[in-house]
Amino acid sequence: MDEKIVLVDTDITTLAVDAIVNAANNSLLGGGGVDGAIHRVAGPQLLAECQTLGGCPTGAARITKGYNLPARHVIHTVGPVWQGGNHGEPQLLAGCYRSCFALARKYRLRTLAFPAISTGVYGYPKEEAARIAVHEIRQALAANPELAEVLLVCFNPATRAAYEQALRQS
Ligand code: AR6
Repeated sequence: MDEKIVLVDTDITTLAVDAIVNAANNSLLGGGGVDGAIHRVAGPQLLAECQTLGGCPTGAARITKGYNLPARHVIHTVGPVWQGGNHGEPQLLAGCYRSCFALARKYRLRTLAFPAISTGVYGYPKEEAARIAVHEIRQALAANPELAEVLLVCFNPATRAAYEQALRQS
């Protein structure tokens, strides 16, 4: 299944996939990092749709249209803030990926692109986050044959190194 996992060094807002994933916060009303970049490119209609959603719990996900993005949809998920690792962070981060893949199945999405959820402002150690991401992605690819490709966006070299290491482990 790993042949369906592709590492890409790019800005996620440039990707013409069925859905890009946004590392959002509980309000779903925008922020910095990848969230800010996605809202800037998608335009104000994205915020307007997000305002109808009533926020999102940590570990869950919500889907919207992509508006001015080349991606058809945005899946907004809320990763955990790293608090040392004993506050349910691994389960919550795994929940993000599972929630995104549940929406992908429901909407019959074939191509998805993920940022490294929680590893920016939220401080999750990159290696541990990459291990969880790769584990959940492998499970989803095995469970859903309609998934054609999962792109992992490496916005910096440390993120790429963490994914490469996680993919070397079976
Ligand atoms: N394309 C792809 N990846 C990006 C981009 C981009 N344009 N910009 C940043 N990244 P972060 P978090 C990477 O901080 O840690 C927001 O304010 C970045 O290098 O965006 O989940 C939200 O509103 C890192 O690898 O998200 C929340 O309040 C990864 O995306 C909070 O930040 C995630 O970094 C969420 O924090």
